[in-house]
Amino acid sequence: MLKVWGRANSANVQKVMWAIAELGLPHERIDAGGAFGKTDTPEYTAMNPNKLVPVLDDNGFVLWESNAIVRYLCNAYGQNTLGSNDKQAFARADQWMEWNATAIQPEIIATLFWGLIRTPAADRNVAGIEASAKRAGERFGLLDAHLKDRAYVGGERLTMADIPLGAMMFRYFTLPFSRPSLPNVEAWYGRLTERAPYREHVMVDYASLKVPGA
Ligand SMILES: N[C@@H](CCC(=O)N[C@@H](CS)C(=O)NCC(=O)O)C(=O)O
Repeated sequence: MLKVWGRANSANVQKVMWAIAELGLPHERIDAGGAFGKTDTPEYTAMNPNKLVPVLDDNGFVLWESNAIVRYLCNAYGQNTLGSNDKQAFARADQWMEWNATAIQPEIIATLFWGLIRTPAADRNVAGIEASAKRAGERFGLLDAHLKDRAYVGGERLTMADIPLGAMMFRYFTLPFSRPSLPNVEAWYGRLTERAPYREHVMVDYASLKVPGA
């Protein structure tokens, strides 16, 4: 059985849990990180010396880095579902994962989520937050054009390409900042929110992560 260490309200844990649920894999999630601690223990640092969540244990094969875990799960258990035997189709999905990692997630998590939820209002870099929201909106314009003639990022069904990007969208659409009109991205997000695994693992309330004064 797969074991995942990580708190349910972590966006990086959510990618992994959403993928596992879409793949229908038996699993156990163990709360760790944030208020749950555990990541400083010798047992945990032996698994992940970064002391971060998530960590996957697949029958003794231990892996950290959420995107690497998602790729592994799709390759090992989802070749004809989230993953693909076709190397070019897999590379195309990987392209969107990398784009998320470098162009999207730093804006949504490192600047917007941290600025608005993990920083007291008095200490907030308002100009930095506005600039980041603008950049994210502009970059999503590119995704909006891509989604014009497809239901999901990789085509007509959900694939690995949707997972890390999709995991960002709940925060993007629920944090308080201004967004441009993105009809195709909004329609895609709407499709994600109709999926039970997405609702269960990604649409997780993050109010408890708010610091006092945020
Ligand atoms: N690049 C890593 C980043 C992992 C990461 O930053 N995890 C955060 C949660 S999203 C964490 O462990 N924070 C400390 C904690 O929760 O105790 C990944 O994608 O797995």
